[in-house]
Amino acid sequence: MVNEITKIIAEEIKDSRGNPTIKVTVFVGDKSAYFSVPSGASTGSNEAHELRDPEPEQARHGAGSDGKGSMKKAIWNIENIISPALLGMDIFNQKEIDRTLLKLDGTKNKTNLGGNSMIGVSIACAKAAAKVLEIEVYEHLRTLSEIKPSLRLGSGQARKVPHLYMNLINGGKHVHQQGSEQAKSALAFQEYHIVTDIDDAEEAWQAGVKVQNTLKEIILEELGEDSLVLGDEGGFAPKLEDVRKPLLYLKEAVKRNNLEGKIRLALDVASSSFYKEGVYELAGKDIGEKELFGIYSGLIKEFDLLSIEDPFDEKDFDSFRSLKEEERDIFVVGDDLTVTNKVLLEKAIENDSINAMIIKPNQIGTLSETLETMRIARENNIELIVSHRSGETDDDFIADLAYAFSCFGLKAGAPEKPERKVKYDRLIEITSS
Ligand code: 2PG
Ligand code: MG
Repeated sequence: MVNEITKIIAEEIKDSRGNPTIKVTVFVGDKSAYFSVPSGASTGSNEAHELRDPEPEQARHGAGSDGKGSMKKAIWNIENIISPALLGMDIFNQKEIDRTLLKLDGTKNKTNLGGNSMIGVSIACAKAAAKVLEIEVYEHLRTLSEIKPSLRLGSGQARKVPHLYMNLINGGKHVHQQGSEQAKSALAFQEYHIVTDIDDAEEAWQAGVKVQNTLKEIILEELGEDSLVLGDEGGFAPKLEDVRKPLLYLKEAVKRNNLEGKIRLALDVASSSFYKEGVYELAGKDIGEKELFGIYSGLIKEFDLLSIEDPFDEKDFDSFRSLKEEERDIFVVGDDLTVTNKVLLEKAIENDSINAMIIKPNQIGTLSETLETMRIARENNIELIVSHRSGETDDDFIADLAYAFSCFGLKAGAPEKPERKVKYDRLIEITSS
């Protein structure tokens, strides 16, 4: 069996927002696999650096531009720095591959090579290794790390199908990216999720489709056609400031489908995106964390929320802890707070800030570091929710990652938006075979 890396190529493609990103293909003899790198909008300030070429002056001010430059330098780095160093290396030695990437880069935040170049190569290698072995990607991932599975509540057994976190209503930074006046909303909270508690992945996905269809009717009745515009992740972007109303609509949509008991509601507030100089700007008012805390307590009680992601600014580890201490039945989830980074995770553990966290491989830049963060989190009983980015590609790797280690959740956006649906489809494929 050939097990040496024989070729690496990179090309520029467009992500779901139409912005440039990279697709990396790794060859081992006549076998190959690729990874297409996603890109966030509400990025945590400690994420691995996303390397982009500066945008030409004209494009920067042009219609529809959101300041996301091309990938020439990132591709150059892969072809001229990374590839020569990795050619001939053992495709099965993921740790050594990632160590080499880290050494070549030599910076804390991957500013030299770019976290996007590095994660592209790193995951494409893991997928290529699975190809060579003729096994599924999730099976190969299990050989790379031992990560404690998430247990089904009450049964002591590993959870087979992750809870699907489907984002059906979008606010915050995910509705300003399309350059369209219409898609603008003043809703500060970024994501309103339904979360399925259904063992069959296909049935869970279908439940999401039903709720979204009913939600469409409700939004049309309540807010009119203007609010049927979609945000980046395929959820509705209603013209609405009131952060409570979307939960009311979702609750009603769940009820009309008789899915109470099988679906819970959850939020990704992404609060750093409306936090400035000590205050949160919510519905045209500046409020402090105490007031925001009070809003959460009310919503948790009224809607029996399952989890709240990034409830406070990414530097405010203490407020995360207070919420976790006060609201014992919910998951307080770190995303911008922890950015899949083991150092920040350790800080969150020390401060007792979270009991769940988001995992996004491109936040940290290599697969080995991602797996190490996941391992540490589970050793400390922190649940894992593997997540897409708001700018996505047709890649379905995150479904394998979530399934491989029986993670608590897979968060991949609205059920029917194509670049999101491929992730759910992959989970359905894995779990029904
Ligand atoms: C988030 C993600 C995905 P982005 O905040 O969790 O929904 O958004 O990719 O823009 O960071
Ligand atoms: Mg988030």
